[in-house]
Amino acid sequence: MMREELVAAVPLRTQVGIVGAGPAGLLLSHLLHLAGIDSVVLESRTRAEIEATLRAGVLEQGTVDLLRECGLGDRLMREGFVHQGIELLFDGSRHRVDLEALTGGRAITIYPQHEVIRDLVKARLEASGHLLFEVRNVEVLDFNMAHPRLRYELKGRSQELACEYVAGCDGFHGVCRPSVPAAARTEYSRNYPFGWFGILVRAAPYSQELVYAHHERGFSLVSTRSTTVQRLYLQCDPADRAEDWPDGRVWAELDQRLSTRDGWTLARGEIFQKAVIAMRSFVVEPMSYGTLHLAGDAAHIVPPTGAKGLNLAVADVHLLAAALAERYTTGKNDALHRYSATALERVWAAEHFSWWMTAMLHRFWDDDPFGRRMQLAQLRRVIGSTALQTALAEQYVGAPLPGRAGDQNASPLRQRYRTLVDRADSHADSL
Ligand code: RFL
Ligand code: PHB
Repeated sequence: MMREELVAAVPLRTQVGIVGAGPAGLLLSHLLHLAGIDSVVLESRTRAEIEATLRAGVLEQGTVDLLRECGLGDRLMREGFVHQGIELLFDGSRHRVDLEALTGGRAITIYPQHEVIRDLVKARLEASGHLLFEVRNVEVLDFNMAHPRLRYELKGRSQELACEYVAGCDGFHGVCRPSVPAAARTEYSRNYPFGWFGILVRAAPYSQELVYAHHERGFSLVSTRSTTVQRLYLQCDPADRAEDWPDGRVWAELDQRLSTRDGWTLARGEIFQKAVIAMRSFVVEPMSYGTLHLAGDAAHIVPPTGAKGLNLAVADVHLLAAALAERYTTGKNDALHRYSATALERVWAAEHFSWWMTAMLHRFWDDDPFGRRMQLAQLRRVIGSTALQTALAEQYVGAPLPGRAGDQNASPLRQRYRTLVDRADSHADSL
C-alpha cells in the first residue's frame, strides 16, 4: 500500500479513543472489542519498541484470571511461572510467606510485561483492531463536552479522531492528565530518596520464589524471568547511571546484601541489561473529567516494591470497560460516573501497601539506628504473626477483581461484569 493510502485509511471516528498502547490501553481496547465497542489506540512509539520495553514481572491472580478469561491465556499458562510464596530476608535469614496457604489458594505468576504486550498486540491486530503506532503531538480536545476529539500527527499529516469517550492510558509522562486544567485535579505524591538498579543475568534461577531482602547497605530483590534469565534489583542512589555499576560492584554488593548464615550465594552470570529506575508514589484525583477517563500509570504510580503497577492498570481498565459496556448496552451512565471513586479505592489500598513494603525494606539515607530497629521489629512481627503475614499475603496476591473469580461479594456490579465476561467467554470459545 502506498504511503498516501495508508494515511488516508486512518479512522476518522470511533466510540472510544484510547491514548497509549501500554497494558492499560491495549487491554481496554481488547475488552471493549469483546463487548462489541469500537476503539482506536494511538501510540507514540513503534510496535518493536513497546514489545521490547522491560518492566513488570509479577501478575496477580486476578490479572491472570482476567487475561485467561478474555482469550489471552495460552502463552501465559505455558510460559509463566506460578509462585505460591515469597521470601523476606533480614538479619541473615530467609523467611517464607506462604501466599497460597494464607490466601485460600491464591498465587502470583511471573510473566514479563512485554510478553503481555506482545499477546495483546497480536490479539488486537488479529481482530483488525485500529492500533496506530508512531503518532505525534496528540491533543485531547473538548473532553468537557459530549463529543471529545483527539488531534494528532501521523507520518507528518495532521489527523483528527472524533470520539464519544477518551481513555487516557498514556502513562505517567503522557499528555492526557496534563490536558486537564490544574485547578480541576488534585495530585498527591511522594518521591523516595533512592532508586532501583535493575539487571538481567544469564543464570539458572537463584531461588524458587522471589526474595525481598532488607540490609544495612540497602534493599535488594531476587526475581526471575525464565529458567536461563534472572532479574535482580539493588537499591541505589536515584542519580546513579548504569555506568556507575560495573559488574564487579554489582556482585560485591549483592553478595553482601544477600548474605545468609546458611551461606546462600548467587552464581555469577553474564549481566546483559542494566538500568536505573526512579521510585515514586503518585495519585491524581479524580480519574474522570467529563468524557475523559484516566487509567493505569496516567493516573497513579506506585514504587515497584509491591509489584502493583501493571496489576492496577489491569484493574482500572476492567472497571472502565464494564462501565462503558453498561453505557452502550443500557444507556445508563451510573457505572461510568462511579468509575473514578471505585477505581481509587483499590488504588489507595495499593498505594498504602507499596509504601509500607518500601518503608519496611529500604535504607533511608538519613535514618538513624532507631529507624533501623523499627524496621527489624516490623519484619520480625510480620514473620512471627499469622495475622500480619495474612495481611501481607492478601495484599501481595491482590484483591479479586469485582465480579470475577474469587470475589465473594455479590454486588450489583457483578451482574454487569458477568455480561462482559460471558461475551468474552463466548468470543474466546469461538476463536
Ligand atoms: P505504560 O506502560 O507506561 O504505557 C503507556 C503507553 O503510552 C504511550 N504514550 C503515548 N502515546 C501517545 N501519545 C503520547 N503523548 C504518549 N505518551 C505516552 C507510551 O509510549 C506507552 O506505550 O502505562 P500503563 O499501560 O498504565 O501500564 C502501567 C505499567 O506499565 C506499570 O505500572 C508497571 O510496569 C509497573 N511495574 C510493575 N507492575 C506490576 O504490576 N508488577 C511488577 O512486578 C512491576 N514491576 C514495574 C515493575 C515498573 C518498573 N519500572 C521500569 C518503572 C518493575 C519496574 C522496574
Ligand atoms: C520483577 O520481576 O521485575 C519484579 C518483581 C517484584 C517486584 C518488582 C519487580 O516487586
